[in-house]
Amino acid sequence: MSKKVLDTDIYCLTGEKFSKGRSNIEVVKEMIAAGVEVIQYREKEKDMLDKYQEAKKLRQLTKEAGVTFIINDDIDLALVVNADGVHIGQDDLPVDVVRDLIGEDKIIGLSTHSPQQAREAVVEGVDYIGVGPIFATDTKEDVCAPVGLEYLEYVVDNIDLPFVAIGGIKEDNVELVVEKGASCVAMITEIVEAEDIHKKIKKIRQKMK
Ligand code: 3NM
Repeated sequence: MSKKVLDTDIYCLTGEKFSKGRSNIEVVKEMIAAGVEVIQYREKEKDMLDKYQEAKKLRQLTKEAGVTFIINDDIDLALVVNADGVHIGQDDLPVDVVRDLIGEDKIIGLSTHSPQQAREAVVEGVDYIGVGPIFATDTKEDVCAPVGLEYLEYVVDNIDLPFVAIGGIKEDNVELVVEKGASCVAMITEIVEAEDIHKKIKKIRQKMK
């Protein structure tokens, strides 16, 4: 049985280089104030000491707010800051190895880009999958071409795991994604680039209803 995860509408990720000069800390404070319930710390360009210091602060803030806090890629960082889980990609350590390191109680999320990867994720025992990129995105380097709404439909119809749709999702196309059966959507640039993050989240929520 998988843990109760992704029981929410918007899954936010950090992306400091897109955040219009605001720090990850400022941006996460705004996400929390807007009522976001899952936040992933994703930071590809800082060294580990900076990431540790930042993630430690974010863990504190998310904990106080009762927000689920997930760390991208770094299992050691997730453990030392006591995050709720880790999100890994297809080229990271195998899921069983990550599970041994992180324990049964923590969440493991896995990015998937094809029906085969989704089926494997079920067997491997991850707690949720990322489904994407739904639309074209420049935010993630080395990501595959957009899988479109077709792969999303496959997951909705065939895969019995919580999932989050990701990749190029915006206020203007989120309705399409929800119509195809996604109840949880992840966005980086649409939210972190927004002048008023609170207002943007409110508008996305209205479109998702
Ligand atoms: N993972 P934006 S797409 C982090 O398909 C990430 O697995 C993807 O950023 C995947 O909302 C992506 O700015 C980038 O397009 C999402």
